[in-house]
Amino acid sequence: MSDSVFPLINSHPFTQAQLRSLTVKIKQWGQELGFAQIGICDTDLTAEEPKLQEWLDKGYHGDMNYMQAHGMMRARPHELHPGTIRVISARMNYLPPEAGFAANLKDPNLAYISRYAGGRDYHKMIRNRLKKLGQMIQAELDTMDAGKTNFRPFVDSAPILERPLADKAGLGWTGKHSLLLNQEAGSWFFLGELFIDLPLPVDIPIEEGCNTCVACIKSCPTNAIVEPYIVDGRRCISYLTIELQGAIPEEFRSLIGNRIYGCDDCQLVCPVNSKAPLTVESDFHTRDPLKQPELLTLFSWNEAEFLKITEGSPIRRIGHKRWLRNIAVALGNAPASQKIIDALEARKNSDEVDELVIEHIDWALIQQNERLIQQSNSISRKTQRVIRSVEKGLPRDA
Ligand code: B12
Ligand code: SF4
Ligand code: SF4
Repeated sequence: MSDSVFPLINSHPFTQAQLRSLTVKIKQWGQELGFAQIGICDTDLTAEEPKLQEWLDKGYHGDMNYMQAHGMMRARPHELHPGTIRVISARMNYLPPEAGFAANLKDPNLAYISRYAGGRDYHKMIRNRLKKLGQMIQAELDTMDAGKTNFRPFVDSAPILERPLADKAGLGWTGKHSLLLNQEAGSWFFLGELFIDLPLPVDIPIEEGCNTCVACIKSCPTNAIVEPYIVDGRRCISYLTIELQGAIPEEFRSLIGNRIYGCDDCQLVCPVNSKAPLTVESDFHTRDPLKQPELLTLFSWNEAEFLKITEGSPIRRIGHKRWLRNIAVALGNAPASQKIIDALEARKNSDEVDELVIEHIDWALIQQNERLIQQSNSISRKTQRVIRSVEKGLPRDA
């Protein structure tokens, strides 16, 4: 291949060999900074625009107004940060050790918290590391006397189609659950990007590997994966427990089970995740109070405790009221117990609830009381008669 020259950056041209060598270094620096993988793509997402538009037209974003606020900029990285011609896409693993998924989902008195959220918030951490990567690239250009590069890091919250970019950059394929995954890494990773104005060589996307599997679609508790690759956000437990500000629609409450913050089910049933590596970041390990936590313990936290224990964690952003809203739903789904009914009633009478929380507590109380009656109905009539006569005739010994 000839070493053609790119006229660029403050009139300092690069040869292809220089760009190739810089790319090798970028990938190595990425690993040194804790990223599991780095890929590079151009900014052309025109093929995604009609699909994004259709998703918005169907209202799948629900109350996530930010998803439509920037029009098609989400699919046009060069509009978000002018001058961008390449996206350096990075992924960072978050699966904590001893995740205890099954034990947690099996016990309806425990709260299930999505495993990406049990440790430190990833946004700032990943953005800082991407910024560092940009600075390392600049330092290298300085040694080549190659002028200034224009870069900007992003993670999650900017109007960017992160998953399609990572797909283009060869980090994985888009699974039928709409997340990115790959054979070695599974899907337990976050995505982030460094937008840049250097004409770096791009990576080749990898082929989709779901084949005939549909496990995620079949296992979604709320049938949120309405078609392969398409998630109706309004039905997803992640949306219902994290993004939604108002009341959780009743049709979903019993389906939510004990999931009080996010959901991992579509990833848990994914066969590709059987080999997924654990995170190397201790910051993503689950904090002690959030390991297999009792619903009643979490429900008893006052606002100050909630803020203290969730400091620096992604959970904090939903605030104490929506935390209580979500736990009330899970308590409504728990086995009937007088202790739960007492806790719900005590919380209802506390000064830390508003109408939203009270409405969910009332729903939970109805579920609990109905279940108590069902449970007492499961005792035979003869025994029930004995119980009644003991309660009536032997009140001291009842
Ligand atoms: C909004 C959002 C949500 C919403 C909506 C989810 C969704 N699928 O859109 C809600 C709140 C529900 C959500 C939930 C979760 N999210 Co989220 N979310 C986002 C966010 C901010 C935007 C996603 C987006 O652009 N949606 C718009 C729709 C149109 O995009 P899409 O789903 O990719 O749709 C495309 C496909 O439908 C595709 N398509 C259509 N037809 C076809 C056909 C074929 C053959 C193919 C291949 C594709 C295809 O075209 C569409 C346009 O590109 C991104 C961060 C970001 N800025 O990108 C994180 C992000 C996608 N979320 C992430 C995570 C981790 C989650 C959860 C796992 C969290 C949890 N445990 O609770 C769940 C998983 C739920 C799921 N199965 O998607 C990670 C995913 C990492 C990964 N490995 O892919 C991201 C990238 C955040 C990050 N920086 O790490 N999320
Ligand atoms: S995160 Fe849960 S609710 Fe959302 S699509 Fe996956 S399985 Fe369904
Ligand atoms: S569960 Fe099956 S269909 Fe869904 S993403 Fe994994 S491999 Fe693909």
